[in-house]
Amino acid sequence: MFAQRCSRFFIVKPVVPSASYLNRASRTFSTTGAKSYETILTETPKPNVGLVTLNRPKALNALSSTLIAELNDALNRYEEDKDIGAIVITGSEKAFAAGADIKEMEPLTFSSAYAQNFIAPWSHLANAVRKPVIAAVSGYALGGGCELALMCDMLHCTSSATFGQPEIKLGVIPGAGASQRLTRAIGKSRAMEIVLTGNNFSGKNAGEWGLASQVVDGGKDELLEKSIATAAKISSYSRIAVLAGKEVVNKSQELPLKEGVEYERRLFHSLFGTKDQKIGMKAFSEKKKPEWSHE
Ligand code: DAK
Repeated sequence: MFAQRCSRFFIVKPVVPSASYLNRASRTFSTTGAKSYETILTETPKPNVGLVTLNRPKALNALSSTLIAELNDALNRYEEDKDIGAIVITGSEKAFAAGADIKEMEPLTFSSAYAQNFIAPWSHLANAVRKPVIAAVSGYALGGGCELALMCDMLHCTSSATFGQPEIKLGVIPGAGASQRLTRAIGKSRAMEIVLTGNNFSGKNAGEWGLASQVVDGGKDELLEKSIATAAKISSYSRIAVLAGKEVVNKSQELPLKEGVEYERRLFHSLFGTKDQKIGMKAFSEKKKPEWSHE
């Protein structure tokens, strides 16, 4: 349904800015000069929005090493693409991602995991991507899937989505940040219960607990439309101001309040050195729409 709508209304563009057309309805990535991936799909549903769809349907989008490497590659390409202002990551109707790939992890020994620095590239999304990233979660977001959503800047979901950290049932604990990010987002008691019981929670809960900023009662199509619209709105502003906004909100997770407020003020001051501050304030005074230079 959504795919059909996409092919009619959306501008579909591959990650590589200069390459031409991708037919989203066919769910393939076969454009001349564009990058083709094994485990993800990439497209541009609106002119300034990058969309990554996790695409291992037979494994409920389990996050294999290949998938993480491809996701990081796509994110890097969107980072470098001047046209792209915000990114959405989604999965299928049934699963955003059912966790790290258990079948890939099961035979690992300490020495093999340590020697190859197994799943080290997971932190790329949280540490290296400066453009805003929205997780659009439908279905299962379990273990590393939940953690991937938590690494994004905003979380949108369907009310029926299923979140959880079931690692305790596998004899391990969360390894990609849930003990820290989930706890900061929903509080110690709830996070402790989720991590220690392995109980799941719903998208509706995620909204009520402040983990998700948008919760949609419909299915993945409705969710994705909202997430893409949010990403497009963010992309319509000055890229410099958006980067700075993301940076200061993230600082609130690391700095004490006094230092965080000081950091915000310094960055606010620095924006008076941009062309876009002049453009934005002049446009307001002249009652015009600002034409951002992104400088
Ligand atoms: N890995 C590999 N395959 C998976 C998978 C997973 N996480 N989840 C599902 N699959 C596969 C199933 O094996 C099955 O494959 P076939 O048997 O058909 O070959 C197929 O997907 C469909 O799954 P089901 O038949 O189980 O489907 P159901 O609808 O019956 O059940 C389910 C859906 C989501 C409830 C169930 O599949 C399930 O419980 N899946 C496992 C969920 C889970 O335990 N996730 C946590 C994994 S541990 C780190 C970074 C990350 C991590 C750790 C460290 N560092 C950076 C250090 C993360 C760890 C984890 O995520």
